[in-house]
Amino acid sequence: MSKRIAVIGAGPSGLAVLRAFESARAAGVEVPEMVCYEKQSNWGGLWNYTWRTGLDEFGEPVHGSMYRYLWSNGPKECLEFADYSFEEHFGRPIPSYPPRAVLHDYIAGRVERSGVRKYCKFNHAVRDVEWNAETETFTVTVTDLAAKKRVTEEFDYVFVANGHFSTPNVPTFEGVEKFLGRVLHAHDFRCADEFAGKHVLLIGSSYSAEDIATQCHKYGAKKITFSYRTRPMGFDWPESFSEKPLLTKVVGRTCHFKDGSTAEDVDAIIFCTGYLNHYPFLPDDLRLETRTSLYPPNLYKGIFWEKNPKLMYIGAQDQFYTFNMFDAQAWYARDVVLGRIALPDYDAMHADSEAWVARNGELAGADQMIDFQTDYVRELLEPTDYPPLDVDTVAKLFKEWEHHKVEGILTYRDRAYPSVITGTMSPSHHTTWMKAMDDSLEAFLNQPASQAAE
Ligand code: FAD
Ligand code: NA7
Repeated sequence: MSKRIAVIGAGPSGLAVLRAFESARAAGVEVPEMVCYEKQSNWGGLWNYTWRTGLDEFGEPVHGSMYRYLWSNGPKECLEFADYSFEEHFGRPIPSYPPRAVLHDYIAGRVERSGVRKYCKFNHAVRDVEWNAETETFTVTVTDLAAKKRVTEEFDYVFVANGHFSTPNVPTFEGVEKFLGRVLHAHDFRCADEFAGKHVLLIGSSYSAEDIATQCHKYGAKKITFSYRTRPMGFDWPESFSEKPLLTKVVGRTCHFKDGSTAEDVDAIIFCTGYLNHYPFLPDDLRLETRTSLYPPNLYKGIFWEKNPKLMYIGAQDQFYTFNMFDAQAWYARDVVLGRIALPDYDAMHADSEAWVARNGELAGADQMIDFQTDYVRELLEPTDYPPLDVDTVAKLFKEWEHHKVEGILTYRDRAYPSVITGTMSPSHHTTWMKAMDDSLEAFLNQPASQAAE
């Protein structure tokens, strides 16, 4: 009987797995049967925008953490698929920082064309994965949400690709329960217009805090205060921004900070305090326990659960690289499943991952982190037939992007970079990011008639 693979989640990571196996099938290789369970009604993961927050129409936790007006926070040239360029998808070069809908269209375009939709079961939430040592198979229990039915199936391999920027990490602070304004986590942030004219306090000093704050500013927020735990971001913020150390207490609408200073008349507090790697469907002995990390422990090559490498995690690490790293992982894992790459024994796998974990612990600063993830992706790609991807050039672009952010946090998205895959230079966008209020695919791709005439 042919082998069976379960993929949990049809976001960019799960779709990379489907694409990797399908490309081997297209080349005439016999591949296992695939079933991809996706709890949402369509694919794309976080890029499949939902207005919902809290619970969805089935009473399931809403997966989406993306918001209206979200534009790529890194150059698209750093995430471009080596086997499907932006130029191939859109029929022409497009600017370097597309909004969410454009990236969703790109992700979906590749998998739509490779015909893998037939493997996806949408509105199916995975509830439980159990390993049977005797049969060496996994029993996967899933709820068909629309039919309200539980189904159980057997698989030889399981790919865990449920994402880890969906379950919010929510600390608490003295007095927050009596705050006379709105309190939310970034996971539930949807529309910056809501904060026009408001004073917004954002807790955290990473990507969500930075991006949600600049969004709120773009759509008319009166004042932005950040509260950092470790260090301020230190960008060239507009005048209406300030960075404060950690929040100590909230009294009415006044927020007090560790250095004794305060922020008055705060209208909303947004917790930009990150996310949890959360795998509620996995038993204790198969479950990755980690904080957000560039190299979570106990995963050989950042993929294989060392105690049972038939269970594989895709995209479980913190991410500079995204779509192309998921591809590198998927191609490597596929080749292990197909018997093209042999795994060493447990001790050797664990020693290898421990060395990476130790190196991760020594990293200082963004450039070293970029080099670290570049080395990781390079190592995965090397033995596979994934089309050539010049990761040194990707790393160079990531570093330029970091510097461009320092040069102008409100203008870095106006930059353009050459494609690492086709070499074509991207055009500048027709409108600068601060003035581009419409984030639709149509507005992004089509120059407004008024500007074309200028
Ligand atoms: P996800 O996209 O989270 O997809 C996981 C899928 O698994 C979802 O479809 C979910 O419904 C499904 N799922 C979860 N649990 C179950 C279950 N029990 N059963 C069945 N299905 C399940 N990356 C970039 O490259 N550029 C950006 O600009 C960028 N911006 C970001 C902005 C925000 C606000 C966030 C949160 C992330 C951003 N990212 C960005 C990073 C993002 O993590 C990746 O781009 C990518 O979406 C990760 O893909 P994934 O498939 O691993 O996870
Ligand atoms: P990150 O990058 O994991 O950052 C989380 C931030 O939250 C970081 O600044 C943390 O501070 C801070 N944090 C975490 N816990 C606390 C507590 N208890 N108190 C105060 N501050 C805290 O998550 P993001 O949401 O910014 O980014 C995730 C993804 O979304 C990313 O890929 C983006 O592309 C979009 P620290 O610096 O650790 O002290």
